[in-house]
Amino acid sequence: MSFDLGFDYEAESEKNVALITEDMASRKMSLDDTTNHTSNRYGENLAKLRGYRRDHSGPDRPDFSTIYARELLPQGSSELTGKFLKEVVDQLIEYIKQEQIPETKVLDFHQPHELREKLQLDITDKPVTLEQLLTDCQETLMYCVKTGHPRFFNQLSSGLDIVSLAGEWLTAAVNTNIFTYEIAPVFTLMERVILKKMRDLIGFEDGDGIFAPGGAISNLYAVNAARHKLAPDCKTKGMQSVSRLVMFASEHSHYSLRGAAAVLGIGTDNVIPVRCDQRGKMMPSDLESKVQQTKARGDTPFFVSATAGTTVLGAFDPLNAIADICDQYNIWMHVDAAWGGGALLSKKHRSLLEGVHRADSVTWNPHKLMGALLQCSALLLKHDGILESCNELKARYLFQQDKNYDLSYDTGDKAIQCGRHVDVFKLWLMWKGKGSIGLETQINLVYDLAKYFYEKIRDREGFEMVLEEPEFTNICFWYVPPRMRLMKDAAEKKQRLNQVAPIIKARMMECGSTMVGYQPLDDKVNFFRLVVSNAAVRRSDLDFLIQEIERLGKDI
Ligand code: ABU
Repeated sequence: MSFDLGFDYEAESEKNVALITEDMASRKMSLDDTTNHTSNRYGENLAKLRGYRRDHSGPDRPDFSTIYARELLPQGSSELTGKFLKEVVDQLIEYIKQEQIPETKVLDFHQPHELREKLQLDITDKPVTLEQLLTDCQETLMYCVKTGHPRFFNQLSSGLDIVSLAGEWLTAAVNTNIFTYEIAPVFTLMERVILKKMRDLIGFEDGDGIFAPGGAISNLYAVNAARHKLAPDCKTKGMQSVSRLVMFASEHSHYSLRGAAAVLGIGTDNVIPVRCDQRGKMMPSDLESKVQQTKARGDTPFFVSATAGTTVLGAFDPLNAIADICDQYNIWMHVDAAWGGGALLSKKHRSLLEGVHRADSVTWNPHKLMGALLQCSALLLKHDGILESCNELKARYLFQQDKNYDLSYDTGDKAIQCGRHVDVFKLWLMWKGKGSIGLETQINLVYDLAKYFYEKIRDREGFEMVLEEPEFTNICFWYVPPRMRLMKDAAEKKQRLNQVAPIIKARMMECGSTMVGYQPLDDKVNFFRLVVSNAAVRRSDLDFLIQEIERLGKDI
C-alpha cells in the first residue's frame, strides 16, 4: 500500500505543528490522568529518583553543603574525592536500574522554556557547593531521555551495555588523547587489534582504519581518501587542480555524503542521487547510466557510496553489482555500513553484505547494532598508507621524528582532527566480555524481535506496512485510526494520515511512555520507523508499543 505525498510537505508540516500545539493544550489533563492510571510507577520512580540522596544520607556522608570543588583532588582530600565520586556513581547506578524497568518513564518531556526554568543553568562567578553539584547531576538525570530503556525505539543507537559503560568510565578517568602512542600506549594497541578484527570481518586482507566521531565523519574520511587517491594534488593546490569530480549515492543514502561533498569543496550538486527500487535498494542500472552520462559530459566520476542498512528502511544495496560497475569505471567504492555493519558478526545475516570485501572503504558504527556506547564509529580501508598520505601535516611539536619508539604507532597524523577521543576501549572491553559469539547472539536476538513486531502488526487492523518482509530491524508502518479507515477521498486521507504519526509521537512524548521515530520518505506520507537495536527489549515491550499507538491514536 502506498500513500503518495502529492502535496506540499513543508506546508503540511506547518499545519501539523499547529495541530499538535492545539492537541497538547486540550489533552494535557487527560494524558496525565491516563498515565497515572495506567502506570503510577512512572510517578513513583521519579519521586524515588528525586528523593534518592535523602534516603542514602548517613553518618559517614560528609556535609557536602559546606564543601567546594577546591577541597577535592588535586589540591584537596582524597577521602572526600572518593566520597563525592561515590555519590555520583550511586546516582548513575540508580538511574541505570530505573531505566531498565519498563514502567519507568522513557522521558519527562518539557518544552525548552519550561525546562530552562526547572534547571539551574547559569554559571556564577562564585563557586557552588558540592551538594549543589550533586543536585545538578540528579536533576540532569531526571530530564534525560532514557535511551537504554526497553521501550525506547527512536534511534538506530539505543540500549546501554554495562561493560561498554564501564569502559567509557575508565576512558573518562584516564582522560587521554589517542593521537600519540606516548600518551595512549594501551589504547593505541587496542585500536590496532580492533580495526584489524573489523577489517577481517569485512574481508580486507590488509589495510588501515581510524575511529572517527560518528558515521558522518567516517564517510567524510572516505571521500577525502578517494579524492586523494585520484588527485593527490588537491591536498596542496585545492580543487582548481582537477576537473569536476562527481560522487554517487542512492536517494536513500545518508545525508552526510552531501555534507562531505560540501566540506571538501566538491559541492553538493556533484553528488548524484541514484534511484532506488521499491525496497530502497540502489538500482545498479541507474548508477551505470549516470556514471556514463557524467563521463560523457567530461566530468570525473570518482566515488560511489553504497549503503548497507539505510537509515529509514534498513535496505542493503546490491554490493556485488555496484562493485562490478566501480571496477569497470575505475571508481572508488565505499560502503556506508554505519547501521548494517554489525550484521557481519552474524552467520545468519552477514549475507546481506555479500560483496563488501570488494569495497575500498567501509564505515561501520559499533555504537549502533553492536550496542557499544556512543560514540564509536570506524572507517576501514582496504589500502594501507592512504590515510596518512592524505591527512598528514607533520606537526613536529607532536609527531617528532626522533622519538624512542616505532613511529608507526603514532596514529594522530592520519586524522583530520588533532585531539582524538579514545573510542576503542568501550568497544574492546564489551567485545572481549561477550566474545564474538555473544555479539552474534545479541544481533540475532534483535533481528528476531523485529520480526516478531512485524508479524504482530502485519495483519492487525489499522496497521499498514510501508515495506513488506523487511530484511533488517527497521520496521516501517502507518497507523490508520478507525475513523480514517473508511475514508473514500484518497487526497484527504493522505493529508490526514500525514498528521497521525506526528500527533501520536507528540502524545507519546508528553506521556513519556515510549518513543518511536517517524518521517516521510519519497512519495510516502509520515510513517513510523521502529528500530530494534537494544538487547533490553522484550516481546512485551513491543506489545506495549502497539497498544500505546492504538491508545494514543484511536481518536485522531
Ligand atoms: N545516522 C545517524 C542515526 C540516525 C538515527 O538514529 O535514526
